[in-house]
Amino acid sequence: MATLSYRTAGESHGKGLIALVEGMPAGVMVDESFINVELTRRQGGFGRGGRMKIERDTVEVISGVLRGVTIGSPISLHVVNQDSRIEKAPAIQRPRPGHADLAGSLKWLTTDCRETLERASARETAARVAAGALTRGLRKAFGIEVVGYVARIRDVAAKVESDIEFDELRRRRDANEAFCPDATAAKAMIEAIRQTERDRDTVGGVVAAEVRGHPPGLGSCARWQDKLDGRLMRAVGSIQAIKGVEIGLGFGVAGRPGSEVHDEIQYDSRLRDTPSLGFVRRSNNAGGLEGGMTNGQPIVLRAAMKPISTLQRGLDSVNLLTKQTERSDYERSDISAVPAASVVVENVVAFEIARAFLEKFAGDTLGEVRAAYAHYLETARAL
Ligand code: EPS
Repeated sequence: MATLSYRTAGESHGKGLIALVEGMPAGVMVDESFINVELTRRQGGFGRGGRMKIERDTVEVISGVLRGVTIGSPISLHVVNQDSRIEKAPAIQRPRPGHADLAGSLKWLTTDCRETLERASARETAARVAAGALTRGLRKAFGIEVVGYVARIRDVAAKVESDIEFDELRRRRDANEAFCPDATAAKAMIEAIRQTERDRDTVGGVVAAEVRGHPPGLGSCARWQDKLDGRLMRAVGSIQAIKGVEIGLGFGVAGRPGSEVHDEIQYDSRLRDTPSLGFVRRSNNAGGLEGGMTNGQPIVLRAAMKPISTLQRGLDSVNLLTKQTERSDYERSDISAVPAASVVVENVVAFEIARAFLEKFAGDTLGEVRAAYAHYLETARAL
């Protein structure tokens, strides 16, 4: 039986995007309206440009689902591109610094960056969000929740209590166009994006994702390939424009002594029935992962997004045909896609958690997964 995985296909201005999800057990609810909520959220956020006024992302489930429930076969998801004009789109000869343009042209031996940018485009993240949102039925069945939000834009950082309830976190996040749960910071973030637009520039930031309700023991220290921290970093680090991923304290561990980094362990039998199985910590600097495995604490991950590489004011580049110095190409662009990236990171993390969960509690049907999970919890509590 296949482990849970997905692949995507589609060009930015082609006919559309596809996500092919394999390894989902039979019997899992598929909520198309939730996938569409996530697709719409990804299109939004303050700082988006003209393209998002054209697109109306909604999912079409082409296979693998019958009467709203998975049947164990590969699930294909389709999102249509409204701005479908790839054959008529102009050639791009002045690569944008920061975009895949130059590296791709040198790789595929072409002077037309169009061939690269069509696949490199962050449009592809719509397919990743669809795949991640599809796993909600599975996560819901086991009480696993993932939330993503904007933690920083340029120099404006959000303050968020680490023990805030997820419902409240989502409510605060969804109350503004920065997708930031700190209302004061959100206002300043929106102003920072406005100022960036006046400067004809672009701006990046930091997005955060947290996971709660999952059991310990997801991932494995036995093989490097199975370490969940490494897998999350790869999955999030492969999202367009992400240049850094940290878990828990992340780079902050480097400047502190061990006594201020490691999360001391206590046991509280009253919490035996929670995902921690009773093993609680005074802090969560490890971000819920030790030895590449979940340790029963929430997973806390942050990712840094660079500013969009298509600048209205352009940047110095070289015309690939003449080799003369010219400004990089500009058609239109977002000023900031950090809020959108928070939706992408949330769903990419969600998929990786679902994958790790199904590796440990594998089964052809949701019922078998449930039984494996119940057996694990029972054994772990009896330790
Ligand atoms: C992108 C360039 C822009 C963005 C696009 C990512 O598209 P266009 O070139 O058509 O204006 O809008 O993002 C999306 C289309 C999307 O759905 O997020 C790029 O070059 O990466």
